[in-house]
Amino acid sequence: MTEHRPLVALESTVISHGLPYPQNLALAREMESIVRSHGAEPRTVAVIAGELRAGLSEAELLHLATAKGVRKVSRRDLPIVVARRLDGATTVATTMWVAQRFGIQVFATGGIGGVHRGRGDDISADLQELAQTPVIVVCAGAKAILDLPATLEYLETQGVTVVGYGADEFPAFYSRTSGLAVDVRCDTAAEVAAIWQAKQALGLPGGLLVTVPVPAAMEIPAAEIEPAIVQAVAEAEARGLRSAEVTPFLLTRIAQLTGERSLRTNLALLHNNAAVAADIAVALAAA
Ligand code: PSU
Ligand code: MN
Repeated sequence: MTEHRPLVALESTVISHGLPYPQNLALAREMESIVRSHGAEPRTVAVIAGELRAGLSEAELLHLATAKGVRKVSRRDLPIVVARRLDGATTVATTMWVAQRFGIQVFATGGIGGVHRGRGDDISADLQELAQTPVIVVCAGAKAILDLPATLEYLETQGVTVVGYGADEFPAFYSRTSGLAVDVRCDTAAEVAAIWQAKQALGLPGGLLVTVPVPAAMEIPAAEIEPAIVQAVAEAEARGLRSAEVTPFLLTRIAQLTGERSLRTNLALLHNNAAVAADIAVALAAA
């Protein structure tokens, strides 16, 4: 293994809970291959039989993509799955935490968790993790299932710098724009690396959020997705869903309500983010 090569962490909740089979398995392989083709080494993160892992075998990817009941592991679940030697899929928060333990500075995903709409008390642990764990998270913003203004306010309070990669606005996952400004625009991986190095040199804790709009050809305008979001959020409320159940339910319902098109957009932005993350890892290694 060439451990000195630039490394990119990838999460596993998107495999187990974020996308249907078999697209999830194809996506997991494709992201690894895109990272490699951009000159970096992929490390898909999960918990296997209670062991924290960065780098999974083909059989382990298949297991996460197909097994029913793989636990979605957020920060508070980590001691449970480790003590009980369980398998778990890591969220953005736990993938950051494991990445940092393995010395990986860059992580590519689709969308981060945030403050839920109409539920200011349901705040993803992803935001708190960004405040404390030193990893660059490359994403397409956050799905508009969340309250995006409240999510950005929370990140500001927690001192998390939000970069727009080739963009002036925070992207809303399926849509390239949200009407909300990012803190800084970067047009190259080297500019991101420079901000990251400045943050480290200042001794500021926590991560950096790099948001990349979905490629224009694959964008779905916000107005076209909004009815499905409104319906899914109402259904989650009617079912009285709480805590970790909410996000997987919303993701599944929106995929059902919006069909193939949203799935294609979801996959396109994940591929794109893997490429940008690899470029940033390469720029960091060269800096
Ligand atoms: N948003 C997506 N796809 C996902 C997730 C969020 O568009 O797969 C997953 C990520 O793993 C993220 C988690 O970290 O959901 C957030 O869950 P919660 O809101 O319970 O923190
Ligand atoms: Mn949540």
